Amino acid sequence: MNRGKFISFEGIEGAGKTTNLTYVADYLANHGISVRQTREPGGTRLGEAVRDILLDATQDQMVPEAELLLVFAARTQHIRQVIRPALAAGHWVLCDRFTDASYAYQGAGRDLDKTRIAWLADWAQQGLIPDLTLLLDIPEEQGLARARQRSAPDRFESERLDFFAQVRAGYLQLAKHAPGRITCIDATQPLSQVQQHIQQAIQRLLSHDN
Ligand code: T5A
Repeated sequence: MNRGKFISFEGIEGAGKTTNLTYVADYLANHGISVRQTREPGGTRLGEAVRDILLDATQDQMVPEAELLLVFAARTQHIRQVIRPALAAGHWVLCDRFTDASYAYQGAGRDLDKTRIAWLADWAQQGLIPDLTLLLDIPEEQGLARARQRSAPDRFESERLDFFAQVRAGYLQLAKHAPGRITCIDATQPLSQVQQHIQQAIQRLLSHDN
């Protein structure tokens, strides 16, 4: 059986990750591909419990190092329990955020040492990297305005605007260094145009698979 493909969705708050993950899931299902949708932090019982802590706006004393380690604790469980078994069984895994988020939020946003993040990533991932990452890029004011329309701000959404400017810059830097894996899409465009670009990236991946 062929290993499935691993696709991650990245971007700041409100960029459209969840909306477009659902779009890709439907698109692939229409092509007869079995899909597993998941998210980080989360995706397992342990990961969802860690997510609750990470997003809890009352956890206002959390230090950046604790934040990073919690994210990787959830990720390690997620990889072993969900992602690797699903890929091995031939499913395509669509993941709402993965390790690029740690470089962007904890590295660029919280200013943690990137070599430490890389060390944790090597240990947790053991060579697992997404086949494709769709980076939805949007200015922070616009992204947050979209995100804040829906619910009360969580611990991250309560951050100042310049934090998200750093996170966004961190993502764009990652895209510059991994142009083969990361497809950067202007998420300020109407959804139909965003999804046209996404469809092209998915078609390229499908054609490599044949
Ligand atoms: N985190 C996570 C870390 O710090 N480190 C890590 O390593 C990891 C994995 C998780 C938090 O954890 C942090 C980062 C995050 O702060 P989350 O829930 O995964 O949080 O992420 P959010 O960004 O908060 O999720 P959102 O739901 O806010 O954003 P999405 O998923 O990007 O946006 P979506 O699809 O829900 O869309 C938002 C709204 O915009 C509309 C949608 O309809 C929706 O109403 N929309 C558009 N409107 C117009 N035009 C378009 N092109 C549109 N696209 C979407």
